[in-house]
Amino acid sequence: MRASTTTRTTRRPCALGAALGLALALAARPAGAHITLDAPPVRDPSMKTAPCGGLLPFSSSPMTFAPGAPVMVRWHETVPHPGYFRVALSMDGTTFPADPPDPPPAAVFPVLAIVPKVDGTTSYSAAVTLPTTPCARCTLQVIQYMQQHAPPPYYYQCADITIAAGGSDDAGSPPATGGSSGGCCAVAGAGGASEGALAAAALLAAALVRRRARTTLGRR
Ligand SMILES: [Cu+2]
Repeated sequence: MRASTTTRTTRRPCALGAALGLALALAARPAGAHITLDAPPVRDPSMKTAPCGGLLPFSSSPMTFAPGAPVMVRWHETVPHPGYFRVALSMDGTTFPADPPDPPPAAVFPVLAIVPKVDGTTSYSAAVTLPTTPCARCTLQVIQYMQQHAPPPYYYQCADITIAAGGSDDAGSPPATGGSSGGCCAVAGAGGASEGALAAAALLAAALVRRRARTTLGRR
């Protein structure tokens, strides 16, 4: 009796730790990553909250571009969706054009580009021309619009910039793109597996915690 209790107490925390580790690893993974703005540098890697994906404030170190500069905006898609991308510029860093319908209207300032999704392509860019009007707090916004997607069908990424004389016209090289992170949201027939795995791991961890608590109580 005593021997089996000892065996259990050494095995249970191990299984519990493994389940918790799996749940934490899945949770820490960028499961929601669908689009990543590579250049200019993204303000906030989060992407679900309009208009810039997350809740971080305007960057403390925005890139400075020359008035009228041609800028190559680059991003990559980590979870493929049919749809399109829209690049827009907010001249005050807070006012953005409304989220676009499907199909989107032609690009008219402050919308700088509409880029269609291409099957099998994950790296995208748009050659845009900045206005000649200087600004201290401008924000480039890239929206991923996803067709056949549970609402809201948008993900957002932003890059804060300054337009001033003497600025650059090079947004820099994009970092090497990683593989797909998987982990889609509610799309018919696609993804869902990782959320399921996460939920299963969480349930398993919770069950082990309960069993462990019961065992501890029973032993007293
Ligand atoms: Cu998705």
